[in-house]
Amino acid sequence: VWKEAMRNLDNDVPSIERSVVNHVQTSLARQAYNLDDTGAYQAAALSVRDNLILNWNETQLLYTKKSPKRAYYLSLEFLMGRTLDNALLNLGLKDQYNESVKHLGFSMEDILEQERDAALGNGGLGRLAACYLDSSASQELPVWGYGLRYQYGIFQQLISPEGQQLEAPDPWLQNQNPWELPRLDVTYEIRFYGNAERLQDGSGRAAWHGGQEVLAVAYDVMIPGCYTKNTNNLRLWESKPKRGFDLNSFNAGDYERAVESSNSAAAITSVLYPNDHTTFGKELRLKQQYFWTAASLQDILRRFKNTGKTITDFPDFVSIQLNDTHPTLAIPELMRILIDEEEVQWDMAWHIVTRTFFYTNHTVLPEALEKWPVPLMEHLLPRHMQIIYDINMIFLQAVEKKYPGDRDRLGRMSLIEEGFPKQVRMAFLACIGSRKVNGVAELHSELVRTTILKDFVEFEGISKFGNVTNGITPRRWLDQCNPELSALISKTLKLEKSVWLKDLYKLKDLLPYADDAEFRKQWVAVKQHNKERLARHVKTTLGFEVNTNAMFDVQIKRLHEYKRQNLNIFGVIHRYLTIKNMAPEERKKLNPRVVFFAGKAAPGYWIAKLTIRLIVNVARVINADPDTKDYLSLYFLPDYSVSLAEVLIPASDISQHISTAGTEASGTSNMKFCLNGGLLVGTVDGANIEIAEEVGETNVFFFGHLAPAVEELRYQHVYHPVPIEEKCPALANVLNQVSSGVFGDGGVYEPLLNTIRQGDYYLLSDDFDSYIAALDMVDKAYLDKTEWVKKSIRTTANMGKFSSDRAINEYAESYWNLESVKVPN
Ligand code: 26Q
Repeated sequence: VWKEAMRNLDNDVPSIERSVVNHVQTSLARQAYNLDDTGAYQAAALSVRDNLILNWNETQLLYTKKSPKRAYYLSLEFLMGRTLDNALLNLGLKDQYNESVKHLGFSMEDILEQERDAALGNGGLGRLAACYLDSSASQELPVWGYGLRYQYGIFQQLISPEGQQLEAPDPWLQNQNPWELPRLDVTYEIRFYGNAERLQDGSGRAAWHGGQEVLAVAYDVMIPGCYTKNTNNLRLWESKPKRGFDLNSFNAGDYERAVESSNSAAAITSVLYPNDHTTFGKELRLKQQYFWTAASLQDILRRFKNTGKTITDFPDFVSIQLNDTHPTLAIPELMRILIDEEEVQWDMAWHIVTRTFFYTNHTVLPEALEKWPVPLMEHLLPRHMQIIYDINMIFLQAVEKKYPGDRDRLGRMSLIEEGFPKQVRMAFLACIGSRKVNGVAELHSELVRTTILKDFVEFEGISKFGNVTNGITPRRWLDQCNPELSALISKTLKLEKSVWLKDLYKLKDLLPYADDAEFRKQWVAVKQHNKERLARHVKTTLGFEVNTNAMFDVQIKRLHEYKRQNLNIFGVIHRYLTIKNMAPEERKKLNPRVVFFAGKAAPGYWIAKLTIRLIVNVARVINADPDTKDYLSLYFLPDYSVSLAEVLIPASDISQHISTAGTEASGTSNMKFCLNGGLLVGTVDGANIEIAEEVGETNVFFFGHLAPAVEELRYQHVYHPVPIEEKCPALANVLNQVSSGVFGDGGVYEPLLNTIRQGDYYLLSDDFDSYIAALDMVDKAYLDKTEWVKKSIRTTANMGKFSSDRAINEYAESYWNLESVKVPN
């Protein structure tokens, strides 16, 4: 009876319609005749979810049965965006569902728009984690993600009329979330504070007791692979109080006290920290990190133990990838479990730990390296602080042995930074506790080896320090966001997308078509279509009429001085002033250009917010100037998100990736633009370099100083400063115009202008002239439309390397030693 009843769902159109209507009537308890788009979205999502659940079950059953080696991706951020369209693509059910909802009186496009983004991340690091999950499932690798189920994702960004960024909460769980399965029975206890006492029995063990105990509850998010039944898991933890509230206080009438501890437990997973590249040493952030690593490790260990294997085999069956230093506490936590609970000896425990973990570094900016005050750590995690001291002592003894008497070196390499207060250096702990350390692009990995971890390379040998260049999933970042281009590629290559989307090097076969005029015409038509789609979006959200005959020039990323949105906006002002000074006849020869910005600033990052304000006010002036508005316009699109990126990226002619050389670890949106046939304007930094290697330097617009020059330039700024008027008159002129109030109250911008006049740490004055020259090259190149389209086609054709499938396979093969486990169809 069971066997007969357990079958796959029927996915012909009539069955899908029945399933959707059934969900309307039962799961939603609504009437089919007055259903709105939101209801239709929910019912369609629930119907699709049924498929995911069956595949998920089958996959997990098979993994359990075969007990293969597994890998776990620990990330505090998963920037997933929307799910429905991706699930439909990966399940191969897009056409069937399109037809079904149409038949039921809805448009799929409208239904998809109803879904809120799952925005549990800040930017690149979180979106990378999401791409890697998609690729792991698509490559049929037994990989799970572990993260936190924040009640509130990244804040919603509003822009005031003055151009001020305002933040509003993102209550993404307000409507029920069809993509997660609450596992209220999967819970673990997590302790904070209390006391740790070393046992006096010579065992090296300690007892940790007292303090606060909270509960971690699992929520599972299904991650379907593309054109495979394999469906992996992303497990997100929610915190809740171990027992409801304190009945004694409650009965005594002290309601506040009664709910206090329960509130503080729930607070742990309430909100994503909206900072990237800065640590503030906030206790709640450290609590999040420990809560999440402790729950994940307990879960991983329980699963491992269920296989019946012995603990010394752990690293042969489990690899754990640390996404930056945020999960570094997993290292002392696994030590604690092994020593205090499993009664493993220190040396063996350390052997197990250092064969299990792998650490990915995402930044070399000194201010972005995570450090935690020792007093805070001692208070919150007393046993872990002991273990970190022990790790440090043993480590420094080994360093001392190799470099006798080199006290400087000991100070440099210590896990504990001297100072008031002392701080724990998380990157060093992650490094010595891991089997491999990698950066995220060739240049970045080299900088990791030669700057922040130089001493460790010398001490441990270079083979531990590698590179895995980032990648992006072509499912979301080509097929979903640019269906017309995807269709054109399939038609031209005479290949089903199921083939080339999983083997992106196949795009190479587009190269000959660059010389095919008919193909170029279609290529241009797709780009035009995408520009019009973006223009419609801007019209409905902002009310502006965008000129779709213009060149679209896009910079979208978190606001940060090192990413140099300032350089871009000063470039725009320079262009505006230049056009303003032209004779009307001259102007008519120009390519019209529309410049788009989008991105969020960390709420406490004052200078970044001022940059937004400047952009908004420059836009106000430029867009209203009758002399120039036909040739140059500027938009700051509020509330940048994954979904907005999906509209912007396919519409771009050029995009800007203009960080000071050596500061952007990789960048991943650069890959997304190029995959969609947009050309890149950028510095010789991060993955820009490898993109240029693949697509050819003639197809990118590089400018600016190179990474090795940066240190010397900064030294000059400090010790031999040259007034900006002398060094870069064009930039000086722009700064003066801003100062003088051409774009509203000039005084407001002084702090921003002063970052360039004084110190200019990110070298705008060194790169401005070559930046302007690069943009002039872009204009020249754009005049030859045929040549431009060829560049665009060749760019897409050469982007195969940047599939996250390639990246995840590198992790699986070179680091995790992981084999695929295919769920039979
Ligand atoms: C750390 C401690 C406390 C609070 C916040 C943080 C924190 C949070 C997020 C620190 C950093 C981040 C995010 C970093 C990030 O997104 N880095 C980007 O990672 C991408 C993927 O590798 C790269 O492409 C980008 O170059 C890199 O900037």
